[in-house]
Amino acid sequence: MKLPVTALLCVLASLAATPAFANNPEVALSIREHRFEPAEVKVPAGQKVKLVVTNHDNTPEEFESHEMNREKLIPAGKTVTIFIGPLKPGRYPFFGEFNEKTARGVVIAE
Ligand SMILES: [Cu+2]
Repeated sequence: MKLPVTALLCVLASLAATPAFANNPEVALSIREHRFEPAEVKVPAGQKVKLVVTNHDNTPEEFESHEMNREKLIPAGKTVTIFIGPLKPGRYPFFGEFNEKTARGVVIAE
């Protein structure tokens, strides 16, 4: 079956329009009782990564990392997306600003 040129162009255009971040690695992170789970997150270096953070507590938390230059409020019971990277290989600490003593973690890019 020969596709008309216009149809072919439409297909190509829609492929080209597919958001580039559609196939970024995704990592799920939870906050429970003012702690991050898992506290250690391994991600591929050199790629943008989608962190999906769910706050299971009934109080808000703020995801913060100076090394990754990220700061985002996570309301109680909500899920937010935070894009990080591309990161060079290394360790990138993060913490919960509202519970700094317990809400601590690290992203390891390798
Ligand atoms: Cu802050």
